Amino acid sequence: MTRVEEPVRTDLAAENADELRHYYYQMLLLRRFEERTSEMYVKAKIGGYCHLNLGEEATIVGLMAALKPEDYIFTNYREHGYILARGVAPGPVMAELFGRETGVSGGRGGSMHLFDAKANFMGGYAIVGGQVPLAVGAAYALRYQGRPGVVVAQMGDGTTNIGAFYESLNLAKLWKCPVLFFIVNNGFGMGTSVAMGSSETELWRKGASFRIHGEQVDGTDVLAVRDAVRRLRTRAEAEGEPALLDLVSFRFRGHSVIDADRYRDPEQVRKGRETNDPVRNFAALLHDHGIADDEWLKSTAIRVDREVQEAIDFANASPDPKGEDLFTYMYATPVPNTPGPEEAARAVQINRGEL
Ligand SMILES: Cc1ncc(C[n+]2csc(CCOP(=O)(O)OP(=O)(O)O)c2C)c(N)n1
Repeated sequence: MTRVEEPVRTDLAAENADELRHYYYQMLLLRRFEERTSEMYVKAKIGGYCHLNLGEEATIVGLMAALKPEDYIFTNYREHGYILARGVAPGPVMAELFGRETGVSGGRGGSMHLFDAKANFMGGYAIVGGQVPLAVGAAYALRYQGRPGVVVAQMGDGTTNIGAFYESLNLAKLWKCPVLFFIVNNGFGMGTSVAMGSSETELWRKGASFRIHGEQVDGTDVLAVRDAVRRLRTRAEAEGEPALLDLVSFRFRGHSVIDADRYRDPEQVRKGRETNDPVRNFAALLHDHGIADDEWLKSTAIRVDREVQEAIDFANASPDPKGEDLFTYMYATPVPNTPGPEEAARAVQINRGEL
């Protein structure tokens, strides 16, 4: 087990400059996407629950930089950034948040249920811990079928207090599942701090009694995250050795877009944002090393703003799902008594108060 006390400093001279600039572009895309998502929520374009990745951009981009196309990803409901960094276009992601037919889940899932089978993105799950056993099952399937790749079980710190988490750790080790438990430790589960909710506050230790290796990583450092995932991914795939990563990051806002964040001291939040901003810090790092100049940073910001605006325009111009398609996509294969268009039409009438 390791606890990284000092931030790991990657030698930038040994890095590919285009790749570094791409990480920055992706992090800025996530940042702007989430800021505009918040705005769209206030404009009532988005309904239901909505959780943002603001402050967690380095964790997400670092993870995706280390994964391979054959890997699978299961996440919690705070997953907009993950599907974007996995390479899915912003338009269909925003359209899903808007509940439109062109969304990645056909407008049926919304913010908490983004999904893209082609990208091996197995979805956001709203039940805390629900994704963890599923990810272990998928990892077991990879091993059983002798296929390459690993599975990522992304979750928040609060999820590590859920029973399903421990059952999953046990089976993952016992059955040699190539799975990475990826814990985004933003310090809070809704309004409950790690110290208030967990008898073990060093989350990287939580795999110890299952003999699962754990590490703590600075979740605001995109390169540290990428390097840790790369290393543990290789071992998980080659040896069926699961691992647990505790990625310390800072949640910029409340739990969801409607949470006023009253349980945190505003001054601490302000300071936290100032010192733990992964996007701004990475821009400064690239600038200091002559990898990104002012002009490039400015043109990248313009490009990102345009791409997010195009995603919003796409979502706005997309149709709502049709009433008669209410039961489409319910089952992967036909089952007896599946409701069809007639039942759908009836349900629509009931909803309108016509029946
Ligand atoms: C089984 C279950 N219990 C409670 C909730 C309500 N709930 C939604 S999010 C959340 C906090 C989870 O926090 P964490 O795992 O740290 O994830 P984060 O929101 O920080 O990404 C809770 C308790 C739920 N969705 N499912």
